[in-house]
Amino acid sequence: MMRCLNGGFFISFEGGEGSGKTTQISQLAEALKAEGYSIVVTREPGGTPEGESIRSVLVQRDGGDWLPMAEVMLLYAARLMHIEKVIKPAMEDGCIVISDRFSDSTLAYQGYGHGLPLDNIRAIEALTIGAFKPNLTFMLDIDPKTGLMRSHKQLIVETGNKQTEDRFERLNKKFHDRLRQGYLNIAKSDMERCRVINAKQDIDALHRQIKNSVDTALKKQSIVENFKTSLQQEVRISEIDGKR
Ligand code: ATM
Repeated sequence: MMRCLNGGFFISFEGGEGSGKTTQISQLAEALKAEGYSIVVTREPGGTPEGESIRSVLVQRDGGDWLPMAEVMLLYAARLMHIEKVIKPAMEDGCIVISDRFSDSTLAYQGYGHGLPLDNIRAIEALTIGAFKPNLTFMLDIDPKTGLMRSHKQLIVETGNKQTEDRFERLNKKFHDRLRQGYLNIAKSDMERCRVINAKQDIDALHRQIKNSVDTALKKQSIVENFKTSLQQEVRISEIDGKR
């Protein structure tokens, strides 16, 4: 049975190095697909051809050395394209969209991490994407030491020893402490949307916790949708009665 959600549903995953976002996103996507939902998995920076070229400028750092505020503007240019070309159309089709990172990453990395004033980032956000937010955000929380060790091990497996040393040495523990605290502050200020999850649990336990939370949110959404539909029906019936 195909399930279609009226207005769609948008979930984002956030977290620092080694928090296990990618594994959790693919497990959640598979579980929801098995239940008949249409799923779109995407990521930031990226998600569109335009956004992917901005990703290679910023993440692979092969496009020059951008000032932090210029970086924020590029991130929001990519995000606007992502919302208009991918996220909103998929939601209009009734899909569940799952994004590996979204706006909270900019506040956490460029704001809390690199020290740009949070209000300046919020002003750029308001100008470009307005109040658009995910319905639900998972913040996979892990102490930076464990997270960095995990991602170091993963990089050794993926690329062999040599290349990993550079990247690992670049990672600065204080930066990651600020990043973690930033995510926790964002979550505290928007508890309706954000769920902080202990990412040190084993993969399956983490998946179960995330899936339960998504099930609860989807149930709430469909109760609201059904309520809206029945209200609309009642209004239509009373309009018809009024005309008689
Ligand atoms: P992933 O490795 O999770 O795909 O993230 C790519 C990088 O982009 C990540 N950096 N590291 N290390 C976080 C960074 N990033 C930002 O700095 N700001 C943003 O707004 C986004 C979406 C990502």
